[in-house]
Amino acid sequence: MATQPQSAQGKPAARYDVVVVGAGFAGLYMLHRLRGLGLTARVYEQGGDVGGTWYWNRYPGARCDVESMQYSFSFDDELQQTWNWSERYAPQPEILRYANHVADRFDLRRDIQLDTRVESAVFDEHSNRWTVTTSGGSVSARHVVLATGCLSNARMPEFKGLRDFQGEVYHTGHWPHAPVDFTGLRVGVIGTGSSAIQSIPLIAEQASQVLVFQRTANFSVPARNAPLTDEERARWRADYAELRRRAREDMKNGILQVVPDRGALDDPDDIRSQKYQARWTSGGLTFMGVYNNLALEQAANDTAANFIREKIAEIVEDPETARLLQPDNHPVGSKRICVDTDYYATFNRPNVKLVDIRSHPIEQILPHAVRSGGKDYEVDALVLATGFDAMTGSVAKIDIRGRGGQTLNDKWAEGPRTYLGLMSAGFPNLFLITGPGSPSVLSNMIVSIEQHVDWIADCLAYMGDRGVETMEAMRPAEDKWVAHVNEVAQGTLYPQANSWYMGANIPGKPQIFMPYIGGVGVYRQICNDVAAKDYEGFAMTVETVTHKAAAS
Ligand code: NA7
Repeated sequence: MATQPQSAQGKPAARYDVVVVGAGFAGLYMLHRLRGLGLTARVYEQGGDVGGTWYWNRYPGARCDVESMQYSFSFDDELQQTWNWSERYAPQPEILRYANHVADRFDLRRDIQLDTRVESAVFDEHSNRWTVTTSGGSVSARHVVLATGCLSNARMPEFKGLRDFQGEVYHTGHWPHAPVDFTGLRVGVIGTGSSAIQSIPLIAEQASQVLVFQRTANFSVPARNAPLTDEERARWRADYAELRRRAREDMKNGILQVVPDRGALDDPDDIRSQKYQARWTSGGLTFMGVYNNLALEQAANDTAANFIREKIAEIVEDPETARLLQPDNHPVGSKRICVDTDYYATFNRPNVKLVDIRSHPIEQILPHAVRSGGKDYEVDALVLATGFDAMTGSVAKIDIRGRGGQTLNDKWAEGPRTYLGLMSAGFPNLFLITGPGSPSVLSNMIVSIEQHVDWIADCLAYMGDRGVETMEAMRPAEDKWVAHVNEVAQGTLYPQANSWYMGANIPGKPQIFMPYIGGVGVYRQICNDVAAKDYEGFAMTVETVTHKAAAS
């Protein structure tokens, strides 16, 4: 007999059609679509407000590396026609205001429970329902949607002595809400990924000294951020529908750009340099879109990598610092390329020093210093810009149990396994938004979020129309998809880097290239085809009768 879930007060638990975990952009739009379907839904959010990643990542200089006119919802034309982004790249406070605006505009808050962590989700095979237990009690749901985000589980490094450090310790992904003032302090920043690269120039303006502890030098290109003019906003708005369509369907990463028609070695040296220079001058992530083979062929990639290395040498005055800042152990783009404002030039400041912890790893944190290579670097405060347990970290923190009591963590022990990044076999009615096995972090996240939310909403409508009680990925389809995701990744240079795409930043995490690199347009078409073929590769039960769609 299935036991009836109880609320914290011992009353029968509330019942919902859908529980959504997370109130970032994915959770907000999912709730909006569920409302439109007439389904009852509850969203649980562990943060004190909506916004997800943008609620937590409030370090100095935090901003999106996708341009604001594109890093925004497209599902409501009035919203995109009326929201005024102030800069080419929106700063974190503005993105958070936008998330709050969306929550208010679509009256979403009444179904969102803040400050509430989802601890477990257990599937009951008798009732075909999930019992979801939060810090506030248990509820029952037909479906669970994990809108938990890909870069939401901040990674605290395990340095010996870290707990004994006498100054403040901040993680960029868990930044305090009260203002942080580094004036007059000696600050140690550990890590040189995107968060460090954005924050170091601003910390250096305040602190008396900044020591940057670098394990892996990263490639970074200038953002060329600037205020957006009325004319620029108007240009987008005049043709928004078509521009969004092209970004979704024709671009690999969901970001509008000129699609390259040739490889890097098809141009003579001088033309190639001019093209790289043009992208360097215009700024931003599209630097990697100059040629169509930069992610595929080492010799092509080397030309782009050398261009950036030369730029670093030109900008950074001290030759030894410049040498250390030049990445030398991974192809450009195989770790997410960073987009900065004055990062390299910041090392010309007298109060900024680079410490090479690749040659001399951090041995210990002392009460007032970082010890590396037998040398003690005195600091008053520490900034850990050490990244995230990406893509699977936040899912893994929830005790999810599917058929036969199997946990998702056990199933994913050798690496995440999904069909289309949307569902995992053995876990009926459990959907992932931008899960591993989908383009996700390789794309403009909002493009991918909208695609997944729309697909899931359409799927729930299909289920409702036909009285389908459960839907789940079938193993042959899942196995085939996992093999395809791996095969496509292996055809690129990406697996060569020790990146968080590979899980390589987390000791003991299986090293598998997690996102699907086939491109958002191709992927969208695959998902649409699956849906058009009555959800091919998914099994559905209609009350007690089982209908299996043909495995793909
Ligand atoms: P990232 O890109 O994962 O960067 C983390 C940085 O911290 C990176 O330089 C790491 O070096 C370094 N790191 C991590 N652990 C350690 C330890 N134990 N010792 C020394 N150095 C360490 O995270 P971000 O927050 O900067 O950016 C994440 C994404 O957010 C970014 O790609 C954008 O999409 C936005 P490593 O490279 O592992 O040697």
